[in-house]
Amino acid sequence: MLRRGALLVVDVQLDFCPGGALAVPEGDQVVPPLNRYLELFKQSSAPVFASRDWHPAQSKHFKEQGGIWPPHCVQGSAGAEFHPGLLLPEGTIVISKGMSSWDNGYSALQGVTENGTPFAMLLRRMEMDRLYVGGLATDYCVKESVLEALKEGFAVTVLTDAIRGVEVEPGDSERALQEMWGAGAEQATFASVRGDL
Ligand code: VGL
Repeated sequence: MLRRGALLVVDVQLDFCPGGALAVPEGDQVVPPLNRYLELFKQSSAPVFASRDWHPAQSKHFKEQGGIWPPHCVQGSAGAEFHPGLLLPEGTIVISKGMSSWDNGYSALQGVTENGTPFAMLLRRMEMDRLYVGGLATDYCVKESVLEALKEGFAVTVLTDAIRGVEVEPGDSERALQEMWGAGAEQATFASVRGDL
């Protein structure tokens, strides 16, 4: 099952962790479970993708320009770095998103590699048919990435032990999960994904 499956780690960046500009409650707690998945995928030679919010300093995504968020994950800033505890294996493909001044950049499927290749195109070229998704935040970038991947025809497994939500409104994460299940996403935790090998 993992043969054509890839791991997508969404936005585990310092600004989304406690102390960051747009801290997700317990955001850093996705790091230990994600490291277990990263090791598993590395051992099975399955591709690993890590998306990052990579905004320009001026963005309509930010409050100052009409958006709803404090500035965060500005290109090249310390807060845009991946959490240093995240053990991304050699060969991890970084997907940047939200790079234009008008783009919220919630979905990793709208992102591009460092060579500018659209992520969805790359997944097709690599003949991937399933994405295993964990990271931040359940109710924004994880949700939008999952929904768009499903729309693009990929199967999606949400790693429920490796996600956390922003929860602008209490219950947002739960509602996001229901939306993902309704759209056809599956859920798994570490034991069952390991069993897929
Ligand atoms: C995100 C809120 C604003 C996320 C990004 O990564 O889920 N959330 N920008």
